[in-house]
Amino acid sequence: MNDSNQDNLFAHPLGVVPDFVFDQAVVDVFPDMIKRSVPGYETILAHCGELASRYVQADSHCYDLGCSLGASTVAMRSRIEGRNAKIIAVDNSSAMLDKCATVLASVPSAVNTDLVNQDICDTVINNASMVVMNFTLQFVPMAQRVPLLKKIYAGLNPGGCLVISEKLYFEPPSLNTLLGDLHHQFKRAQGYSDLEISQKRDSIENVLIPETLDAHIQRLRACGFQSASPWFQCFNFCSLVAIK
Ligand code: GEK
Repeated sequence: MNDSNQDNLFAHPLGVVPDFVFDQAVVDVFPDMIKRSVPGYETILAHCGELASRYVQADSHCYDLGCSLGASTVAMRSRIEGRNAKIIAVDNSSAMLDKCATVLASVPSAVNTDLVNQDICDTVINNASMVVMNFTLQFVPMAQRVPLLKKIYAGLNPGGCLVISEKLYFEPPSLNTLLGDLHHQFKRAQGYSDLEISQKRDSIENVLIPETLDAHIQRLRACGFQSASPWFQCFNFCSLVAIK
C-alpha cells in the first residue's frame, strides 16, 4: 500500500500491461482511483441515495451488485432508515469485500446489510425494490448480460427501480474518439499522466466492454422494464434508471 492511498498503479512503464483485476493493490487505492477516473461519480452516488429515498419500499430488499467498497450501499443506507429494508451488497473480489466490511463498520447504520462474496450472475434477487449496478455490468461477459437483467426484472417488485451506471461506447467511431478524448482530458486534469492514462486503457481494454446507450435502453425494454432513461451523463459515462 502506498502512504497516501493515491492511485499510482500505472505511473511507471509496465512493459506488457496485464489485464486489470480487482486485487488488493486496486483495493488500496480504489476510492482515489474511481473518483479521479469517473466523471460524475460523486453525483451518481448522491442520487442513488435520492432514488433510494423515493423507491425503496418497506420490508423489501435493496441490492448493490458489484459493491466494491460499499459507496453505493452507504449512499442508499443513509436515506432509507426506518423502513425495515435490507441491503444485500455483492462482489466477487474478496479483497474488496474485506475492506468493504471495514468501511461499512465505520459508517454505522440501522439498516440491516448483508455482504455476499459471489458472482452477481449467481445472486438470487427477490422482493427487491431497488437494484443498483454502478459500473459493474460493463465487466459482466456479454452473453450473461441479458440473463442477469431478466433475473433482476423478475426479482423486482412492481414499481421497483434498477440503476445502471456505465461507461458508454458511441457511434460513429469519430464520436467515440471525441468523448474518449474528453474523458482523458478529465483524467489529465485530475493529475494522471499520459503514461498512466494509456497503460490503464490497455489494461482495461479486454475487461471492460462498453455498449451504446441505445443497446442498454433496448435491452432493458426487451427484458420487460416499462421505462428506461439516462438521468445523468458526463462525456462517455452515464447512469440510467429503469422502472418495473
Ligand atoms: C461503487 N459499485 O463504488 N460479480 C460480482 N462482482 C463483480 C463482477 C461479477 N461478475 N464483475 C465485477 N465485479 C462500485 C464500483 S467497480 C467499478 C464498482 C470500477 C465487481 C468488481 O470486483 C468491482 O469491485 C466492481 O464490480 C466494479 O459504486 O472499478 O470501474
